[in-house]
Amino acid sequence: MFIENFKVESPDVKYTDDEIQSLYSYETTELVHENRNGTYQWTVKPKTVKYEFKTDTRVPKLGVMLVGWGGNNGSSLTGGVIANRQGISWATKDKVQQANYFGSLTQASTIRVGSYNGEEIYAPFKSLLPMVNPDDIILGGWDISDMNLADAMGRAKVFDIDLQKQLRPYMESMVPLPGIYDPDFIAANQGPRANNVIKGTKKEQVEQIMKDIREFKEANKVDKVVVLWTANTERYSNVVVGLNDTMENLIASLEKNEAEISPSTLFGLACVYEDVPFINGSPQNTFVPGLIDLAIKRNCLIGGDDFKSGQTKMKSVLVDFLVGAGIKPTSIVSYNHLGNNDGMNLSAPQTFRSKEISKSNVVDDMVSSNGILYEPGEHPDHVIVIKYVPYVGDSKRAMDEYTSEIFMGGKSTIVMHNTCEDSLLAAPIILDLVLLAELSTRIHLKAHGEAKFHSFHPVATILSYLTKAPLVPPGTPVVNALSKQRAMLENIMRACIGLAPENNMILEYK
Ligand code: NAI
Ligand code: DG6
Repeated sequence: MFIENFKVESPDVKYTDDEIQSLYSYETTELVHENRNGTYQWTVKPKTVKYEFKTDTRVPKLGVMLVGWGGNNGSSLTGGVIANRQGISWATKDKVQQANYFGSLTQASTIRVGSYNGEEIYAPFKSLLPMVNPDDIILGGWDISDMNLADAMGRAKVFDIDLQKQLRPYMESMVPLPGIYDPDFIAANQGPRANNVIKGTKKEQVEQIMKDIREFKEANKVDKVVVLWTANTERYSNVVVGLNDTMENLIASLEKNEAEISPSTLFGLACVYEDVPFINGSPQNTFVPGLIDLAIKRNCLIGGDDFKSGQTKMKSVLVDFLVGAGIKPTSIVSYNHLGNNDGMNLSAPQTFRSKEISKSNVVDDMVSSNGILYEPGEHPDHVIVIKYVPYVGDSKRAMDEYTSEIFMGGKSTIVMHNTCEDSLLAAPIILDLVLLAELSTRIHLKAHGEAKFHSFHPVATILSYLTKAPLVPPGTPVVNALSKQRAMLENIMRACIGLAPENNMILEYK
């Protein structure tokens, strides 16, 4: 059964005019590895830590600025939000289609609330805590191409033509602000697109972005802004001692107009200086150590990297299932072809390499979780291929072959084929990223013994479910398994309203 919303009644939860306060018992374990009578032994001790959570329930008017606004993802997200806001429907060859937010965890998924008269009760994920309604988001942003969003939507060839016709009047007047173009960081084939660029030194470019953010905020009277990079994949920046390894060195390098600071890092710097959350939806190492350092010092939310949209999402489910079932994946071969501008940009070796890295590391935590199947340091063969095939446009083909060792030396091969518009997978993920980033800035917590409430760590691991290569604070384990990432997000939100983590035990029926 489905319910729209609910309220928690508990001595540990208090709803005030502008806050939800909860007292929460975090059940965890403490591990001890010690020498007892000459042999090392592991001991596990259950441990309970009391936490207090405070969630500001005042939902702000939110502005979202996209870097790469005129790209396939940017124009598809913009059209999708407008279509939902305006209640637009359009004729396809199958039916009359209504606008929706399918594919968005926050808008189109549910959580289990409990059992009632023997029936499982589910409520919308977004009913857990007050969140911005995506229909109310004010969109803006930058692009190195000056094409207005209506024409950009046409260039993308993602939406049905009847929908495009209806969206055009809303999108014609939307024109991206000039972006930061540095041909050294993206493929040479992007040159002809770059007719809308900020001139000047890198420091002047950062100052211009900061000014753009302030002006956008003022012009649209928004309370908060989130900036998200959905521009071209860049090559990796070289991380060099003295250049970008610390906050001080990165700032000094900016003053010196050092060539090795990428446009995405410049956007990141501008956002951190403006105290605006910044999320990277592409695979490159935008977050060089100096930028992470600066964000931590200024307590500004950063998150990334690389949207986890299709093939990788499946991988982080399938490999988790296989390894969890005691089956040993030994070879994973992932092949893509696509014909959009992203595919064209990725046809250059240096940008492809960024994508290859982020797509390759996604099974590491699952493999290292099972020392019965894998020797220390052993890893399945894992190969990533991406080819540019213009004819298929945004409709990406993903083919995957998983070979595993099973019982008594047997082999099992699973093959998957997915055909899907890439931007229609990415757009709802962008929405979730900005909505959850905004929400997480309204949550404060305090563990027993801590004097003051504080926000989450500025490196937002809470967004991991949505990214291929989750950025984590130094020394924090990276979790790629999709079910664990979702459980982390849901259970943290449940903690904010004093609910226990979903444990699936259903003891009441045992
Ligand atoms: P796209 O090529 O259609 O759009 C990128 C836009 O960024 C273009 O309009 C380009 O002119 C603009 N741009 C490039 N450099 C810029 C800069 N420095 N400043 C401002 N604008 C700039 O690509 P698409 O399909 O929208 O993808 C965007 C990014 O998202 C790519 O990096 C892609 O790898 C990443 N991504 C996409 C996924 C998907 O499912 N669609 C999944 C994972 C990541
Ligand atoms: C080629 O792989 C294009 C890419 O930008 C992908 O669309 C993107 O990385 C897809 O991610 P996933 O989650 O399908 O591996």
